[in-house]
Amino acid sequence: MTKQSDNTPQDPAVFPDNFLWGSATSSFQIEGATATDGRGESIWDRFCTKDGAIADKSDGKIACDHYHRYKDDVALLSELGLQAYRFSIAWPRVFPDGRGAINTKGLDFYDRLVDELLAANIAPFATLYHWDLPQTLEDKNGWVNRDTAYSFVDYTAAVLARLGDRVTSWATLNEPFVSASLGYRTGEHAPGRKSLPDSCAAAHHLLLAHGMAMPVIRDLAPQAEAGIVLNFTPAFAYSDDEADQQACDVVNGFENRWYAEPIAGKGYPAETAEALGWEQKEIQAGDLETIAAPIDYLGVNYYTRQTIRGNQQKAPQTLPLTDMGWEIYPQGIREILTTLHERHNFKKYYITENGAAMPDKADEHNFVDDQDRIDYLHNHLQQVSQTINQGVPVAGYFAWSMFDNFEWAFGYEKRFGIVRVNYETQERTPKASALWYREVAKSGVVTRHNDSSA
Ligand code: IFM
Repeated sequence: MTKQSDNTPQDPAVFPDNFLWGSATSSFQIEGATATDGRGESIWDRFCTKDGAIADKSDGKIACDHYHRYKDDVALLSELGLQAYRFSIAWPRVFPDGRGAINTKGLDFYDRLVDELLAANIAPFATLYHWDLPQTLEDKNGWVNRDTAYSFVDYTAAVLARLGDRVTSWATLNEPFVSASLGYRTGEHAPGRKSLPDSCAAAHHLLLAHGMAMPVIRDLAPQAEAGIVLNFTPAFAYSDDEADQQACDVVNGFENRWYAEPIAGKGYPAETAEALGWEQKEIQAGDLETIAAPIDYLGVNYYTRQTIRGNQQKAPQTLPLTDMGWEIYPQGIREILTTLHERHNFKKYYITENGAAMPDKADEHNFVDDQDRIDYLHNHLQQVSQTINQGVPVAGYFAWSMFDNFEWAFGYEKRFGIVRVNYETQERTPKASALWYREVAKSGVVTRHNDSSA
């Protein structure tokens, strides 16, 4: 999908005045309170009870207890000078059974959160679906069932009717590739199913849900922006051998083009669909037009690259790794943005997630001097700056994540936060990276040489 390019860093990198600096989280990863105020069960509550599903055998019952601590958390966002906050709404709080009767108390929580953000002058960026599907819908075949897309539209309408007047920016879905592929093909994520055809069906119904929800958002929040958040992990072939090249094309097709191309109105990558043997039975007349509803922005989540070999062999990793074992490849963020823009010319982009789990060591004051994470953020932001200079309209950046949190199948073992969370006391302590990022947000200048201790 992408051509490897030279990394020519610029320090300092100066961002446009109106560039938005934010940070991101998601509902299941931070809220806790999974049985409070009428919330229904989600597929992640259920998945956490499965033997071996979560590395540290943990769950989301308490997480960062954000449901009860949201006021302090918003105060912290404000202390860090962040201008935007990306969070997600838990569908099972709004519809405990996935559809049917609205649970008003669930919506009340997001109402309070949005008002708190606005009072602190922080723009709310809300994502409607970040993987916590109501379990009752999974019991009816989850995203493999087309009806789930219709339920998503009802859920969207209910949320928009309540919050549509105040949220700045809406995203329908977060990383549908991960929902479909890790949830229904590899089984590493909830609901833990393992079928390639089901995963293709799930991907189509997720995209359909997105496309059908877009006009509902436009209708109920005409002043807001609306888009979708996709993840990209550029794949490079290990060698010029045909087997490596072909395998790499399939990975790029399945991971990096499968969602962006239908949204851009180009349909699914035909050669990848063929290579996967997807029969496309799920596509009904008009679906591709629905999916191609114009978006105001594309949200781009970027963390790492991958090297692909044919014949199921694993390619060696050659770059420094994060604590997730992911290679650190900063120029990838520029390569995917420039490639996307060249191919599809989306109106605008946000980096809706970028960040790193690092092997943090907290001192006796719960402080983490995470110079490695600062390097990661700094080096990626330099590349974002170059991307903007190359003419790609990137309008904002959200560090993943505001807080250490529940990292899905890894539980609480991996820490992505710029703010340390002590899970025993729930104490929050900004790491060195948060103090560094505060300076960036204040000045719009990215440099490794600012005084982040101020
Ligand atoms: O924590 C996740 C997030 O929920 C979605 N994008 C990737 C992050 C790191 O794995």
